[in-house]
Amino acid sequence: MSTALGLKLRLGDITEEMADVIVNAANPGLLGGGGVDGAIHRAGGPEILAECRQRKKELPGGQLPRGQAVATTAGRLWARWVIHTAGPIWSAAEDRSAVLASCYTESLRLANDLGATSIAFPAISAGVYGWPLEDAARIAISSVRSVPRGSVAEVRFVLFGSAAYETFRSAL
Ligand code: AR6
Repeated sequence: MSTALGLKLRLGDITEEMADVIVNAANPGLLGGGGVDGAIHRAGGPEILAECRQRKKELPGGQLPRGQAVATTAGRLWARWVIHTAGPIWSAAEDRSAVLASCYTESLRLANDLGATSIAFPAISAGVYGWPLEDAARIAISSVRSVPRGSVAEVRFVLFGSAAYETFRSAL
């Protein structure tokens, strides 16, 4: 029977989250970076990067298209898997909202395929990629709600800093 998806907000560092899946706001190259990507690789250790190299080999041109998602081990993190998705860079000239929504829906679908029961998302594209926070929060929440219910029963948004937390709280 399909029941409503549990949505939760948390303030803090996503690498400390006890969820089956932690989502990484990665880049198409998949070999790490700054922000939450850097934090996940630092906390999870070299096993994650080793599996990213594997996933990269399986992708056309070695690039993860923006809006798509791949899974690796979570290394030393509490989680079972890290799902890496590459968000769009915010643009004032072009509406890339569908790509950002796809990051959430594809990550959640992949988590369902893996049989995960919980997933933790950061605010994808809302850091280095410059997406305005209010709009990022609205897209994040509406897109996870649009995915048909699978094994994942709980979706958490883990926000770094009280401004992001309050913005997501208002959007909910
Ligand atoms: N836990 C939770 N959220 C975090 C953490 C953390 N430990 N660290 C940062 N954030 P960003 P993007 C928040 O820049 O905009 C990387 O170099 C942060 O405050 O990590 O998608 C990648 O390799 C912001 O709200 O991701 C790409 O090149 C949100 O996470 C590029 O940055 C996303 O910020 C991706 O940029």
